[in-house]
Amino acid sequence: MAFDALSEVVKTERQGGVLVVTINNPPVNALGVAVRRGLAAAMDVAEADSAVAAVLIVGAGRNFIAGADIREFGKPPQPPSLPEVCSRIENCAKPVVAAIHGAALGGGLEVALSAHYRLAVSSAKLGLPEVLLGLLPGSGGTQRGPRLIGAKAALDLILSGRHASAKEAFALGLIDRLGEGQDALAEGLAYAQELVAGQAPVRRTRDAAALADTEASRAAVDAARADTAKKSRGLFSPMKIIEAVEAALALPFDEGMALERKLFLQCIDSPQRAGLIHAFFAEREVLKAPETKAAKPRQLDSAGIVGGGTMGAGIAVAMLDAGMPVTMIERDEPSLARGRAHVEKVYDGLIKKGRMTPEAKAALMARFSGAMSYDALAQVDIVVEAVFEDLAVKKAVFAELDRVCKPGAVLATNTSYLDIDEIAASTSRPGDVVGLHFFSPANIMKLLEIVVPAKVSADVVATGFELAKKLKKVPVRAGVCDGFIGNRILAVYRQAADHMMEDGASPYDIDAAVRNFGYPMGPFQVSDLAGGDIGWATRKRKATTRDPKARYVQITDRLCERGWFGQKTQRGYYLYPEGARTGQPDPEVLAIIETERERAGIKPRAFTEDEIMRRYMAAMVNEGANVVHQGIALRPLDVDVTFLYGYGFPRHRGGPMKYADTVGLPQVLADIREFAKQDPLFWQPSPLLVALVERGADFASLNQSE
Ligand code: 3H9
Repeated sequence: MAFDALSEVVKTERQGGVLVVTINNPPVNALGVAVRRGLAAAMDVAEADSAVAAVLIVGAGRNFIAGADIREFGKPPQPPSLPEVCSRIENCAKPVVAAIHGAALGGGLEVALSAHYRLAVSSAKLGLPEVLLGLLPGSGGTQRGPRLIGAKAALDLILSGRHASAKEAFALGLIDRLGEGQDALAEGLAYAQELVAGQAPVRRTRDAAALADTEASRAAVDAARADTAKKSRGLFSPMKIIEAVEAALALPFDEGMALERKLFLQCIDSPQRAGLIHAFFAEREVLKAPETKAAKPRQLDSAGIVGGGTMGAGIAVAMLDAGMPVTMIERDEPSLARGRAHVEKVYDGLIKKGRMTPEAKAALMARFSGAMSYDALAQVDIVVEAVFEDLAVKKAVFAELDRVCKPGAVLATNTSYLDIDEIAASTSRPGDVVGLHFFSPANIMKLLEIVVPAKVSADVVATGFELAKKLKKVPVRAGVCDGFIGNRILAVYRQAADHMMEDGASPYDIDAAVRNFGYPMGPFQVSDLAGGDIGWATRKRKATTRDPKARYVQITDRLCERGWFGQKTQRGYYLYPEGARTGQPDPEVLAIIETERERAGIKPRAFTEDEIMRRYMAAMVNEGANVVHQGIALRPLDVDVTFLYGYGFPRHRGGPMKYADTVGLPQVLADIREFAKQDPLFWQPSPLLVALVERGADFASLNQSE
């Protein structure tokens, strides 16, 4: 038995006539330069050693290979390139087998496609998710893939970026064999030995014939192009993917590979790639809060919810879906019945759409119970309070929780803006009190702001992060302030939008500009969806503390005074005849705006889409900088993730702070100073933004952890 250490990350070991090549590059065996070199060298070893009859490629740890090393993108390339390595594998004179467990994604699957035979065990997930990073498979995925499984199936995998199970991959012809056990090495070795015994030939995917039916292949490409034109909302890489797959139909393999490379490099150079990869790392970085490093989460097996309104019910559903038993508290029988009905409505909706069976609903509801006495919460591990946004009401709830809950129970409030320090101080156990700010609908929206009051224990915060994981949500750590990260910033850019509305842009112009930027909806559509009454109540409450010198646009109040609260009243900024979900512009709203402009003595002027977005984004970025400066958000990337997951910010732009880096901070600051000429009180440059520009730095420089 021969043993070779080609490099730290790729090892070869001969087992009988099979050269086992093991990639061991934790955490996910990404194809960094050392792995690429190691793989190429392993092929040399295989060919040079006459005792080797076949090669087996496997991954150590939990995965085969997760793909190219994403951290290398944007840096100077180091040889050998992955396409070269894949071609080296495919051209190996001896049969090469890939045995897959865990992730075989992107370049990982492309390595497997370059092997001559493929086996996968049931833990395998195979896919070409490059599109999610603004890329296309750049190492033969668009050329070998369609040749192996046909254009339709390949386009589906590549354009969706989804993961296929081993079983599906087998049905598609992506792999040749399903392993029976879980041990990819043992299964792969047996397969390789069997191939050697049967004198199986080298079989190159580049020669596979799944594109032989040219008519069907062409139809698949045409259908994908039409569909993508409709759905891809300004994304760059999907059309490039189709172009590359089309080349697999029309061009010889090597020419197709050259085109794939060219298109891949165009994607690499696109700002969308930078934005999407920023999002990929940022959503993993947010998990690394100081408290998650310092402390272990508390037990989290059962939950209580106080309040059965929309929010409380949504949180209950999220918890039930995660397998937790939930006890809901309401003040009386009818309220409790309503709370339960809210929960059931979600599941009934799923049943109606055929996405849930009545039996599954019954199983979930069996874990749900309701009570009017807080005593029912005596044994739960965590309670989330979701009652009316009123400090006195919340304090009363926490007094009850303090009385009944077992020691060590986590007491969470879902307040959107109230002072959690004050709520915590009203209990005898402020160390157990934390903010868990869910977004509506709470069972669907991914964002969970974990709001950290001054006295909370680290393990309670860590429990918040653990809950997010259980509920499959994206947690962002936030400090206590009015609105935390998201709603605080929203309040500011929404004001910028209101200013523009009064100065001459219609809400429809503003919404259209924001949608064209990549948001699913504009701010006025959002407020029609959320309901104008909540914001109106907040504005009335804050009226006495508002700076009298600050500009205050009254247009929205005029709509609210008429009872136009948005979709639920069939009109707001838009008209929603007969409960329509998409609104129509309303001439009466435009007339009200006109009257308000006159009252305020404003002569309306025209706004280009570009100016609308400059002002909108400058307001967002500036307040984002303040939020980082004051430690409300740990880093700019926490602001980015908040907006990606809670506010519909277009992912391909990476988040507002990443977007600001892309535009350039000097430009953003210059815009703010320009706007400040008209309204210096509103447009005060954030000290952090000024400091970064002065030292020639960007927000990314503040994202490095530790
Ligand atoms: C590509 O392949 C291009 C080619 O077509 C052409 C090239 C020429 N690189 O997600 P996790 C890190 S594009 C570098 O928490 P899980 C991740 O940041 C690539 N690092 O684990 C994290 O680091 P940290 C196509 C990577 O078990 C750690 O690994 N492939 C990469 O929940 C653990 O990750 C993809 O898009 C990478 N490729 O999920 C697959 N992947 O601990 C992307 C992960 O410092 N990856 N890291 O925070 C995934 O989907 C998931 O990571 C995976 C594991 C499912 C594999």
